[in-house]
Amino acid sequence: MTKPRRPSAPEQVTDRLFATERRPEDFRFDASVARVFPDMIRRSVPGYTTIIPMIEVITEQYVQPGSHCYDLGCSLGASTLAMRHGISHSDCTLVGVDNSSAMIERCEHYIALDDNTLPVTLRCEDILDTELNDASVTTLNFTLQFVDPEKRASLLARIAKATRPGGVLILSEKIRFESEAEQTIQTRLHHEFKRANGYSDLEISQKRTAIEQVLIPETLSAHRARLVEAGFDNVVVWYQCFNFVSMLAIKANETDE
Ligand code: GEK
Repeated sequence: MTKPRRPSAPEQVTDRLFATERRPEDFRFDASVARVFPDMIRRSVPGYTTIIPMIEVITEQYVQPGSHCYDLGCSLGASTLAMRHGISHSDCTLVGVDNSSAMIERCEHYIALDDNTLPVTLRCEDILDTELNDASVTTLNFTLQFVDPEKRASLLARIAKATRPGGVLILSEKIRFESEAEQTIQTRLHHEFKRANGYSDLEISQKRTAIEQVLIPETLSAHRARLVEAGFDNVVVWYQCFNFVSMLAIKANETDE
């Protein structure tokens, strides 16, 4: 039997949010961002269009029968739908969580358009309050970077505790580098990527000022150490493009050495 496929990508409204002079107010995931989000994230995050289909592949590999799967910070559900298509067991549950009501409202629409029948529960709540248990695959696809740094360790510890042996956390993040020289090179390449995708210098610099208030990147070694401290046994970087990485944090099987 062939697997049901996702409908073609959501209609893309061009992101011009920072095209004119704006006050450098904090960036918020409100209705204006939700409206342009698919275009914004595709043109702003190097590798995003590769990472999404790979989340399906990774989910397929690690999902366990009768388990719960979580997409924390699901936005419009791109990562949720990738997980949904990777889950082959009808007795699994899939939960998408986002604390932006504008995102969740649109996400409901995209989930309804998708032709896979696995039920998806969407919750509009803070992921710090989400109850987690009996998980096989949890995804934080560019979400942890927006969580208060002091609250990140306890969230990851809760995820690790809720994860079955053999289960995983897919963690994608913008990172910073220990070396100033590398930080400069990778930042420049990221900005070139945005310029190549049609963003002007004004848009790039205004977005940078706005996002720096809310997106706090950490180094790869800080991520690795905290994931191990949280209770994961193995951390693998499976993707990197410039200053954007995706990691797989794995809980060992009880039978593993
Ligand atoms: C994708 N995963 O397309 N609780 C709940 N949601 C939160 C919280 C929080 N504490 N903090 C931020 N968010 C998606 C992309 S976007 C990434 C994720 C980006 C939500 C926020 O509302 C937003 O929708 C999402 O996390 C981050 O694969 O914009 O760079």
